[in-house]
Amino acid sequence: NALDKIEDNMMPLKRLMAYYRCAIMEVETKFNVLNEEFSLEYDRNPIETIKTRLKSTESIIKKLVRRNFPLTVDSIEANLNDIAGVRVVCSFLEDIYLLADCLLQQDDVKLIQVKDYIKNPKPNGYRSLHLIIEIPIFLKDEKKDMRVEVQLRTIAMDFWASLDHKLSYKKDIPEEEAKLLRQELLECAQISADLDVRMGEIKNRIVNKENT
Ligand code: 0O2
Repeated sequence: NALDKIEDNMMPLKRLMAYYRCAIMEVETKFNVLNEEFSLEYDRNPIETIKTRLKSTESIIKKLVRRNFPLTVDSIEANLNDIAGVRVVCSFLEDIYLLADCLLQQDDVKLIQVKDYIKNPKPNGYRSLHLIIEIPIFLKDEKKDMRVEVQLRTIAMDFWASLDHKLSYKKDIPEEEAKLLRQELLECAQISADLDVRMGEIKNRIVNKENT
């Protein structure tokens, strides 16, 4: 079965997952450095929290099967971009684009793909900025480029996404009720988008007052 096939290759898989963990550390450090520098310059931290995750073997297999990709270790690296995930939660919308720009300007970061679900939210209301990047990790005697999915979002977007995630994993809600909940979540997505804009405006007015 699928798991046996992958487990035949347990050592290479373990190694690959270790490389993804290293890539996560690299990217997390990059954001911590940016946060530190911003707090020196502007006296505030643009990053509220950073969450990282390595996709589980079970989810990797499910995704390979779902997309009809070969069940091999090489195929994981070649076909999946989200084995390593770094989620950066900011207070304000403008910080998301500022941090994304700063990251992408770094000369060891290669941009593979951008999905801007803030400018173009998903039909269910989901908002976040997704970047697939490639960064090098430096091993004993080689340098290896690894892909990492970076998700940047505000606290409000994160709050919304975690409730949406709960709903999508609840399979025992009758369809009628699930539909109503999805509708309510969509309305909340709009409210949270408005909140992000208004909070950003208030913050800017306070900052401008401080500077005059
Ligand atoms: P988890 O648990 O976060 O790992 P691709 O991977 O690019 O081939 P995909 O999977 O459609 O295609 O990528 P996309 O649209 O960039 O979304 C990937 C991730 O974004 C998801 O990962 C979620 O973390 C998040 N996401 C996307 N859409 C939604 C949504 O509607 N609601 C919520 N709550 N999160 C969303 P995973 O692998 O699904 O989950």
